[in-house]
Amino acid sequence: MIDNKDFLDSLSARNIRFFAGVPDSLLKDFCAYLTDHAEPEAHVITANEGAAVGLGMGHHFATGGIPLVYMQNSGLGNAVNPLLSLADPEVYATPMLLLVGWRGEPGVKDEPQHVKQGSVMLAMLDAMDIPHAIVGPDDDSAEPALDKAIKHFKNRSGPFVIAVRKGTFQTYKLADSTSTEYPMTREEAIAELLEPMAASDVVVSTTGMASRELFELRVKRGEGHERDFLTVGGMGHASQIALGIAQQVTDRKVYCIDGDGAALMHLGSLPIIGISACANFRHVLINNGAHDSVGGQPTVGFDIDYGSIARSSRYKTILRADTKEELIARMEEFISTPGPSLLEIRVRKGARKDLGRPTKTPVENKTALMKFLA
Ligand SMILES: Cc1ncc(C[n+]2csc(CCOP(=O)(O)OP(=O)(O)O)c2C)c(N)n1
Repeated sequence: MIDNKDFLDSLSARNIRFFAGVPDSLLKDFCAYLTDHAEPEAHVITANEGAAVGLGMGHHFATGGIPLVYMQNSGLGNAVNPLLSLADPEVYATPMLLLVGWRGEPGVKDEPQHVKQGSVMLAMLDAMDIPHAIVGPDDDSAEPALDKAIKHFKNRSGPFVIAVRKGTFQTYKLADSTSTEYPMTREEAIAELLEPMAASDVVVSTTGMASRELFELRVKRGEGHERDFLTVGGMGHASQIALGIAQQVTDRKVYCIDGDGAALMHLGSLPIIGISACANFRHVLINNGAHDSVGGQPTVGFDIDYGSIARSSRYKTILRADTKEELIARMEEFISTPGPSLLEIRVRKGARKDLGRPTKTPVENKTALMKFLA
């Protein structure tokens, strides 16, 4: 396994000293090491992966240094456009090392949303004309990959990808940099939210543990899963899926259970929701100030005011709950006042150790929901 410090030192020795990206479960140890050890001005956790490409480009223009941009392979989708239409050798020819977590690598068991992305990843890079090397748990794989990247930058200025296999980096636990003063967990908040909902209401939940918790809470409550849409991929798009449903199914309330990191990833969706004036739309933002599902690296969730953003985006009702008592007290207004409405719930990081994964496939989930909506 690769030692995080050694890898960071190897990057630094090659003049790669600026880091930007969105955390990933396969890169979580290295991301956590960066969060704790890189100078704060040399490491930015960006809103999405395309933004990290842009930030890295700006850094290169100002310093001549080569940025490291990290992401899960699902984030490649967010990065394709700036990679091809900006950083590419035929456009602004910007050298950039991309560290990409290879979820869904063929032959490695993974969730359906990762299997597809993992199977096409190398072909996708080839189609984008981005050269790549693969790094795995074998200690000796990192240096040759970095050498190959540097050699590439000398010949052709543009992006180079290092694809990172599962289990590559040594375990590193993040020193807890996010405040955990809020008493509720995300799962406790979701459990409370489900209590007063009507049987006809629809729930669209965000990527990561929130959806896994929702799935298990339905089992615990003896309810079916047909009213829930678990947005297993496409982080940041749950709110638009919910809006798309809410605009057509006006006799039911549609709740989006969002995360602070996911909302931030495509924050432009909030004004679109506000302007839609969709009265049956309810946006629940569970804010733990972190990318909790992939290692707990901080977001800016506790540094900004989502309520103000929603207000200026023309949401009709803005509420916030920091405790279970406040949540119970806010629910009536949240449910009964016409939307679009935002309820921000502040929670602490963490999930149950024995949290499982949905036992229904994505297609089964979609089919049951469509039947429920019809
Ligand atoms: C485009 C994309 N980038 C990154 C990921 C990896 N990922 C999955 S869940 C998650 C964190 C989500 O954070 P947040 O929305 O705050 O919810 P939390 O996990 O804290 O409950 C990330 C980064 C992904 N699935 N898709």
